[in-house]
Amino acid sequence: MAIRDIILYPDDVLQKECEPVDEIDDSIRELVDDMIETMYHARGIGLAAPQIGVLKRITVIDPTAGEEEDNLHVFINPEIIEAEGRITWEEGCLSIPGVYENVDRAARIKVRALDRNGDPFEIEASDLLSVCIQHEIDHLDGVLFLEHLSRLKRRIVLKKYKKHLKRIEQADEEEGQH
Ligand code: GNR
Ligand code: NI
Repeated sequence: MAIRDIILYPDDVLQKECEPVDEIDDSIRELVDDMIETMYHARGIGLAAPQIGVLKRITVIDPTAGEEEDNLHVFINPEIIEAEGRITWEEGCLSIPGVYENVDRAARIKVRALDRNGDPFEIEASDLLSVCIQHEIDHLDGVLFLEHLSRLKRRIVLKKYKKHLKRIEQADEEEGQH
């Protein structure tokens, strides 16, 4: 298992459509395990493969961020087959650090996917799990939560983010000098 680097906006790889997985073999399982380790290390509640530079339709989710047992979900080739209601949640993204904004999405969804063994399953989700699954499936389609904001809001948020990113890069460089 290995912790992989998380790719930050505005890298192109985050805005590309991912390919479905056609065979779930050991190399895919290794990728899934790296994603799980990377998500927990970053204290995120979800991670999509493009966030570590892999354009495949795979996401891992744990709405408790590892605080509680048995909340880890692996979704390969996930599809939303039912959606109803609307819910607003304050979202963040490991690829856009420091940005937290309200996003409006379906409240309850039913999802079909393959698990780590390649077996199909379905799950019904509401609240944070529903929000997170939709956020992750968006990543697999090259869509970031910024795209759900109004153009005005997005412009304001991106201005702030670019300043924040410069500070992160500067801190990284200074750390490299010591
Ligand atoms: O860690 C994360 N928190 C979060 C909070 C609200 C809605 C969605 C998320 S997902 C995010 C991790 C991430 O960037 N996944 O792609
Ligand atoms: Ni994200």
